[in-house]
Parts: sequence; structure tokens; C-alpha cells
Amino acid sequence: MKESLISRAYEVARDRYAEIGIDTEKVLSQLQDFHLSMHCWQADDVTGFEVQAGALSGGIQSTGNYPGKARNIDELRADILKAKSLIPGTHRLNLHEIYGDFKGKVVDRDEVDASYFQSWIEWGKENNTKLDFNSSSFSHPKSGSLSLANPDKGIRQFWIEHTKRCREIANTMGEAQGDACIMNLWVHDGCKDQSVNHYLYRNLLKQSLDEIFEKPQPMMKDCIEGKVFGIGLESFTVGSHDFYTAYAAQNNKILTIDTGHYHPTESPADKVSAVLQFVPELMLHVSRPIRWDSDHVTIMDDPTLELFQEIVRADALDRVHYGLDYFDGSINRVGAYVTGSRAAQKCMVRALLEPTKRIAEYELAGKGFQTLALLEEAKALPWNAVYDEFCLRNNVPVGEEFIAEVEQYEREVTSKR
Ligand code: RNT
Ligand code: ZN
Repeated sequence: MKESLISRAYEVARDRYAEIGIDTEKVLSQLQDFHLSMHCWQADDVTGFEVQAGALSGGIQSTGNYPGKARNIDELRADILKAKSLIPGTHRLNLHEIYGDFKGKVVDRDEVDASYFQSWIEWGKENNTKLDFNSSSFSHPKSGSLSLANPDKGIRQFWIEHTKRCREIANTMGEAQGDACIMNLWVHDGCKDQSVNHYLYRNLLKQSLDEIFEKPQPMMKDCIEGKVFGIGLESFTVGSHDFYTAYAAQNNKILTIDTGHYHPTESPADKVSAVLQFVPELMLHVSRPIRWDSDHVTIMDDPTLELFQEIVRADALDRVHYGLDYFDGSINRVGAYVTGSRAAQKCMVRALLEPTKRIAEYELAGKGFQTLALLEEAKALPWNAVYDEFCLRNNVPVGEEFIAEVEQYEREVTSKR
């Protein structure tokens, strides 16, 4: 794409935004500070590298059989680097425990330690990529329907041990990168059918969490993620939203909002201003639910845009961590990374370019028509020219140009797998 064309469009956009009091240069620098935490699990349909790996379980599912998925750590790293080269800005990588560098050794979940992540730490340093982390309670013979809430003490202890070890690993990552590693804790625990021991299960989960979080780990931060239901666990979820919101508020933990985890008409965006009154920070899992928590590739849709708008309007940019969480196996997986990441950035640039101050003043002055009118006009301002300029300045393809690059990578690399 002609650079002069992009620059000219940007200059016009800059002047247009200046007229409503928005400094596009400031927005560009805010966007440079907006780091996504890219989920490693889009590259291989949440398979990971355990030698003893079984089928994906825990009520989640990646559908589709598109050829070329990453089969080992080298392929996964290559795919992620390719994706990163097509996404402007600097981003983090969100690893699950099952993506350790196990080097052909059977390492059970209660035996894992930071040594299996040393090569990731080095990779992160070499590639200017900070790491985040997740404990993994699914796809394991002891996963069943209950892990941290299992009434069987042995199984419960197994997962407590796993999660404690994961916090140690996250802390080691945080120390190595000089920046706290964000560790998400999500467990699938629930019941497929009618059950009566709800109080017991939730009480056990609470006790397990208390034990897990007992030891301070200064270079990592804990976040906890609830959901409505999992596949095969439709009737009851131990870690519901009420459970984790209350736990996070009482224990000063980060709450994870996965945009696929709510009832179809519930607004994840509306949670932001509510829970940030009580919890220190938020972790996002930006996804796209279609009818259920289907983990489709993020797009620039209204729910995602509204979520980022709520964060910007709450002046909470620094209190949010921006993870992605989708796993579509039906399309080119590198293309899925790039499309979803760029969509999230586009939502953020639109949110940052909103003339929020002026709209807020209208609203506080009781000027209802003016509030509505400016919100409507803001939608059609030339935000895309600002995003294109951001791509240009970051030396990544502008607009649809990245499609050809993904196709080339497919021809030369992923199609040969
Ligand atoms: C599952 C949760 C969880 C997972 C990942 C793989 O419903 O969203 O975050 O998607 O940990
Ligand atoms: Zn999630």
C-alpha cells in the first residue's frame, strides 16, 4: 500500500479529530502502550506438549480440522512469531502449563516446575515478549468433573499442588522479565446433571483457593475466571461469576472477564465499572461467543467495542490486562491470531478516539440530545486512518495486506506439516 496515501489520510484524520478536541498523536502513543496477551493455545487447538497428552476435556472444545496446526514447540513458536510480525505494537504471550518444554519426558501436573519453562523465558527475552501464565486443570485423567472442588481429598490435593507450582512458575517468569506475570486460574468444575451438594463444592473450592493463595508470590498476580457452564457440565458450575466476583473482592484478586462466559444477552462491558469499585484489576479474555461460549475469533463487534469503551471511559486503562481467548480450528490459525488481535486493537483505537470528555459534559449538564448526537457522530469519524498510521509506524502490513503474508506462510510452512 502506498505510504503517502496512508499518511495523507492520517493527516486529514488528525485535523478532523483535533476539531473535536482529540489528539491523535496521544492516542497513537496510548496504543503503543496497549499490550495484548496473546494466548498460545490458538496455534494448536489447546493441545499443548505433554508427552502423555489426551483429548481436550474440561468442557471446552475447539472445532474444525484446518490443516497446518502446530505440532510441537518449535512450530508453535514460529507461528506465534509470524503472527506477531503482522500485529503492530509489542505483545505478551499467555502460556498454559501444558505448553511446557517437557523435552519428551512425562511430567505430571503435580511435578511441574520452572525448569520446564526456562526455554520459554529465554525465548521471551530474545523476542521482546513478556509472559503470562495459566494453570491447566483440563485434559488429564484426574480432571473428571471436579478438580479443586473434588470431595476426594487426594484428587483435590493433586490440583492444589499443581496450582501452587504454577504460581511458583509464574513468579519465576515475573522475576526474569522484571514485570509481574499474570496467572489465570480457571477450573472447569461442575455437574452435568441435577446435583445437591452445591454448598459443599463451593466451600471446597474456596478452601482450595485459600490454600493455593497462601504463599505470597511478589512477581506474579493472580486472576480468577468464572463462567456459566461447560460442555458436559451444563447444570452447575462451581466457579460461577458470583463465586469468583465475591472471592476476588474479599481477597483482593484480579477478576477475569471472559467475554464468552456470560448469558447471551448479558453485557460483559457493563461489569467493568461495577467490579472495578471492588477488585484491584481486571484480566480480559477477549473472545466471541456465537450462541454459546464457542470461542470464535475476536472481531470488531459491538460487545468488544463497548468493553474497551467502558475501560477508557472509566479511566482504567492501567487496571486491565488484555488477554485473548479463542481457539478456532476451522480456519488458518495464524490468520486467526492476526485477525483477532488487530480487531481488538481497532476496538481500542476507537475507544481512545471517542470525544468522551465532551460527551460526559453534555450528559452531566442534562443535555440528552447532544449526548446522543455526539455519540452517534463519533462512530463515523475516521478512526481507521489512525489505525492504518499505527500499522505503518510499526512496520507491519497496513489493512488487508497481511492476508497475502499469511497465505505465503501457509504455502511455505504450515501446509507442509
Ligand atoms: C474456558 C476458559 C479458559 C480457557 C483457557 C484455555 O472456558 O475460558 O480461559 O479457554 O484457559
Ligand atoms: Zn477464558
